[in-house]
Amino acid sequence: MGCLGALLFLLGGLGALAQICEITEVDSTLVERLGQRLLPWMDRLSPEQLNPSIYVGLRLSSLQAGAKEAHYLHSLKLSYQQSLLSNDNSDSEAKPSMGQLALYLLALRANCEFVGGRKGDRLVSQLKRFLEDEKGAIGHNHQGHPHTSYYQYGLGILALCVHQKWVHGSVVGKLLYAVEHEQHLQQGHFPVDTLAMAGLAFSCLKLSNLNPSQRNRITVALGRVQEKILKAQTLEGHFGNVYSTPLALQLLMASLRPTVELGTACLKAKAALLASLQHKAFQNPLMISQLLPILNQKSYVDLISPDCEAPRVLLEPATETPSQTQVPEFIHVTLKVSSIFPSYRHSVSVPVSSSLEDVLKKAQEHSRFRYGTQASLSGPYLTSVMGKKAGEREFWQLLRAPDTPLLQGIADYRPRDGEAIELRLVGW
Ligand code: B12
Repeated sequence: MGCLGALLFLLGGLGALAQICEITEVDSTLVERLGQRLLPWMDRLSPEQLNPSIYVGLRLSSLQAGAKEAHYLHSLKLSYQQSLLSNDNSDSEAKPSMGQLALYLLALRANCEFVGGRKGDRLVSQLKRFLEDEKGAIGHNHQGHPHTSYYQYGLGILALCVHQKWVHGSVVGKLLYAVEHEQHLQQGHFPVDTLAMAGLAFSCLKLSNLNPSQRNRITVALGRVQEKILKAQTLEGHFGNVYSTPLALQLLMASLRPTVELGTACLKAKAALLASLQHKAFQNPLMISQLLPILNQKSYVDLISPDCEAPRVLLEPATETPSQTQVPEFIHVTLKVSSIFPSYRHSVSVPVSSSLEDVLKKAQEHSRFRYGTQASLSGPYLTSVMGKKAGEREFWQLLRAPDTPLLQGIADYRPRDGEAIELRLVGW
């Protein structure tokens, strides 16, 4: 009987293991190759190229970049403190957004620092002010929208939470309402990324017990987020799309609600992610930075008490394989813009494996096509086409004609021969 009891206990334990979200035993060479792709980005230290997300992703991974890493954090501190704490409003365009400030605070926490002192307190106040403004923009009856997005709103709450800074219940309440009523998050693009970020913020609040009076509502909202994300799993196994899967997995890993469904869904997502890695889908440094933590069983919620002593493997720069100089082969790509009058359509010839950005440049050189971009943490963001700037809550959507939205930006997407790309002004 004693033996049977022990066996049942063991089987029960194994059963329970299958119910939590785990991404273990990923080939370490695969993970290292991902990390290596971040290294060249860590040499780019100009304010518009610094990216706190890269630092956070690396610190939550099983990898480290040695002295480069400390130097990168130092540059982040100089740049963010200077632009956020200076009273000079003349170049207000260059000031980091709410989400960027939040990511910077996550980077400090990833180095086991608590934001503090006079300067630190000012940063916390700024973030709280940003959130208050956004709360105002959403409005009493929740009819409005944040100026940035619910994604950045969640990121802001998460950043304050991991620093153990209390956020007013009414601010948290707006995010709870958005999750409870969904249409706000569902209508927009990328609901899985936004839900995952909201869920990470709720998980942190729950674990830190910072808003005890909202505890029950937070628990229910978390359950809802988990359920929605699980429902968004595609046949291949991704949650939403391949690029929302890392954040979705971060949320599911931080989940305190193990179920059989959860364990199975995560195993399926792991298989889908590994297949995407084989296809080199992860080239963008921001995407790699959201993915690396989960390959080390970590999520942003671990920044509540990060383990800065955990051993990490030192990354060596990738050895270049000398490319054979060959006469480049050319492809033809058609560029279409129908959202303006007169509409535009032109075929461009570019070398094989050119990016969409190369296509746009070529079209600009050789036709009446015009475009403008703005630097972002994900790379160059297309802001205007043929002199037409996207307005508030509008964006220039990238599509493969006739109607397939691209899953990458202009710098990363590489069109194939014969493809037609449409740039379409849409609301979001
Ligand atoms: C909100 C959001 C949007 C909003 C941005 C407007 C706004 N005011 O917030 C809208 C709906 C307009 C949008 C558009 C697009 N997005 Co978007 N977006 C996001 C989301 C959910 C959050 C971004 C954010 O706030 N980050 C935090 C702040 C602090 O960082 P930031 O760099 O300062 O933020 C700015 C940029 O991210 C920029 N932006 C938003 N999306 C994209 C995509 C690319 C490729 C670039 C270069 C910039 C960019 O807008 C943000 C606000 O100014 C992310 C999700 C994620 N997992 O990261 C996806 C995400 C970054 N977007 C993605 C994509 C594919 C796009 C589009 C290319 C879709 C399309 N087919 O047209 C377009 C961009 C086209 C263009 N004009 O260049 C992918 C990128 C995947 C990749 N391989 O890099 C993500 C990861 C979503 C996903 N799961 O697929 N997006």
